[in-house]
Amino acid sequence: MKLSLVIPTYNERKNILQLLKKIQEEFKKNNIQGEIIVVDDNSPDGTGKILDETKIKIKNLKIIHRKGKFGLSSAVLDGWKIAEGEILGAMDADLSHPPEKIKELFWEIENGKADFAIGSRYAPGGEIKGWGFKRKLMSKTATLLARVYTKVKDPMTGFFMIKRTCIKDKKINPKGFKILLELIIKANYKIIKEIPIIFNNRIEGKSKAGTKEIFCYLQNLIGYLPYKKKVIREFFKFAFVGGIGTIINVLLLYILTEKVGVYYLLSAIVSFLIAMTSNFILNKVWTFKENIRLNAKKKYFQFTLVSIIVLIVNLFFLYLFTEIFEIYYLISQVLAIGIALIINFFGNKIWTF
Ligand SMILES: Nc1nc2c(ncn2[C@@H]2O[C@H](COP(=O)(O)OP(=O)(O)OP(=O)(O)O)[C@@H](O)[C@H]2O)c(=O)[nH]1
Ligand SMILES: [Mg+2]
Repeated sequence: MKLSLVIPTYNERKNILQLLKKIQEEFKKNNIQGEIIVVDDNSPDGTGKILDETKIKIKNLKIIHRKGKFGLSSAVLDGWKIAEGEILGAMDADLSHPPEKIKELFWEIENGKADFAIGSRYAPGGEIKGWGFKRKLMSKTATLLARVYTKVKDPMTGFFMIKRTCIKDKKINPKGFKILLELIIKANYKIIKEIPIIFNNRIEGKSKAGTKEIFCYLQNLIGYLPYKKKVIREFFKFAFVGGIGTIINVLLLYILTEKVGVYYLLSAIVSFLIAMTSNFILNKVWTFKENIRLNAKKKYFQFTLVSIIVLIVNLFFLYLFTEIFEIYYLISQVLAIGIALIINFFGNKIWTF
C-alpha cells in the first residue's frame, strides 16, 4: 500500500458517496495503490450508516466510527493510526478539494521530489470559488498570522500528503481544526511543495468552522512558540536592533542640533529616518538573515510604513496610560514601547520579511 487518504466526516451524507467514487476512479486511472479511511464522528445525519452500506462495494475502504464529535485534527490522526500506506494524506469530504489533484500531490512524494505536498489555494494558479467577503477575510487573516511560523502560502488547507517517516515519533496535538500548520511546524521534512488547487465552496451540508475553532487556533499559535526557537531569537535580535536605533536617533539629534546647528525639529526628522534605515538594514541582514538586495525597495517601504504605524500606536498608548489610567508618563512610555515593540516585530515578520 502506497497511499492512505483520510477523510474526516461530520454530517456529509450528501457528499461522501460522490467523493468516494471520484477518488476510486482517480486511484484506478492513475495506478495509485491507495486506501481510503473515513473517520466519522457519529454524524446525526446518518453518514456512518451510509458508509457501512457501501463498504462492501468499495474495496480499500476503511471506516472508523467514533462515538462523538471529537474534532477534525484528531479524526485525521485516528485515521492515520490504522493507515497502511507509506504516504499519509487528508482531504475534506465536502467536495471542496479536487480529486483530480490527488495524483499530483501523490507523485510529488512518490517520485522523491518532495516529502510534504500541499493542495494550495493561495499558490499561483490556485483559487477559492464561492466564498463571500467575510469568509475570505477570515481565512486570509488566519493565514497571515501563520506567517510568523512559515512561508507556506496556504498552511490552513485540509488537503495534503506527507511521508509517514516525517511524523515518526512526533507529538502532534489532536485539538483544533488546523492540523496542517501543526505538521508544518513539528514534522521532520526537507522539501515541502505547494500544488495549486481550485477550491470550491461546499454545495451540500453546513460548515463546521466556528468561533470555537478561531479561539482554538489562536491558542495553538501561541503554543507553537517553543517549537520555533528561531522566532524567539528573532524577537530578541529585533528588540536589540531597536535599542541600537534609539541610541543612534538620540545621538544624531544631539549632534545635528548642538554641533551642526540644525533646527531641533528638523534634526529629529533626519535622525529618525537615519535610525530607521539602519534598523532596516540590521534587521534585514542580521535578524531575518536576508540578502540585503532581495526586494530591498519594496521591503524598505513596508518597514517604513510599519514604523510610522507603530509610532502612532506608541503615542496612542502613551496618551491612554497617562491620561485615562493616570500612570506617570515615563512609566506609560515604557509600557507603550513594550506594546509597540511587539506590534513592530510581528508586523514586520508577517508582512515585510
Ligand atoms: N470526524 C470529524 N470530521 C469533522 C469534524 N469537523 C469537521 N469535520 C470534517 O472535516 C472536513 C472540513 O470541515 P468543514 O466544515 O468543511 O470546514 P471548512 O472546510 O473549513 O468549512 P466549509 O468548507 O465552509 O464547510 C469536512 O469533511 C467535515 O465533515 C469533526 O469534529 N469530526
Ligand atoms: Mg469544507
